[in-house]
Amino acid sequence: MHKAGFVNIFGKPNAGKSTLLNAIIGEKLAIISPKVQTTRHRITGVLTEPGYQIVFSDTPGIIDPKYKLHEKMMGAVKSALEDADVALLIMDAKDSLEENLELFESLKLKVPVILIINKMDNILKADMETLVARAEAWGKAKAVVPVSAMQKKGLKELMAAIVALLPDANPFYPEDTLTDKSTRFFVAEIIREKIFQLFEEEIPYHTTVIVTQFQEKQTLTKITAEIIVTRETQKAIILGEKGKSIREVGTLARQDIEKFIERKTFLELFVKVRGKWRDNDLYLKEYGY
Ligand code: GDP
Ligand code: MG
Ligand code: K
Repeated sequence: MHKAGFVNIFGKPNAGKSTLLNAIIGEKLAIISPKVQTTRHRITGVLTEPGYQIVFSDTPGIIDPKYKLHEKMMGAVKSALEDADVALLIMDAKDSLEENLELFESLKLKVPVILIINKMDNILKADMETLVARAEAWGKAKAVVPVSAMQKKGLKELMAAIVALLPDANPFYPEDTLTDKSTRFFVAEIIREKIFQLFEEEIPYHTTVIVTQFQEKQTLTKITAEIIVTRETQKAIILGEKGKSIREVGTLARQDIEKFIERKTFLELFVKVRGKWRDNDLYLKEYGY
């Protein structure tokens, strides 16, 4: 009998949700950065193997809603909660087990749960064994699995635990499907990732990216994107002196985009100021939130 189901990944910011999804799917689907709130959307990755198909969702880190943007982010978490067959609750091995369990309890999950203790590369084996035993004592997880998403360790054990909990069902997607998001979406995410990497403080949190043109030409793909910020001062910082900073964003983004779409790319970036895009429903809709 074939198994198929929806598996959603939850956890505090920086627990390693996106890294885990990428490690499982084997493509750079969800952007990764050491800053929190990098992931704003629900990202789906589809894994098709002989005998089963899993539709994974990565979710934004769990936070208190401060802006409408944050409310939408928590909405994404809730909607993921409601349609999962299995929930993967992931925590950083160095983080407090009690705090994480409290958080996971507050989700009031009705679906089977696997507790993943990530970043096992960061702690001693003996400490991990103690931690796993304490986590098992919680009693609410069908399995407790230590992994290193970064080093791709423990993934076989994790997959076995997930497959054991999947319902019998036919595949939902054709077997070559990787994701339900468009290439444009990923291109925008790659550009946003570079902004997270290159700029300090509040800049990344005031920024969104929208791809306005995506044209497949004979020898290359021509992409135009707008970087949307909330203030002129932010625009000036992103542009940099004589456009130095925006050129750096463009170069780094283009390299990753070329790897992702496997085509030579011409990337053109514009910076626009849109006062309160994070609190404006129309803008949020236009930018895909
Ligand atoms: P998310 O916010 O939960 O999606 O977390 P990310 O996947 O963006 O990862 C946050 C940070 O933790 C990044 O700097 C990752 O490189 C790092 N990270 C993720 N998994 C591991 C791991 O297994 N070991 C170590 N040492 N770092 C990890
Ligand atoms: Mg993430
Ligand atoms: K992150």
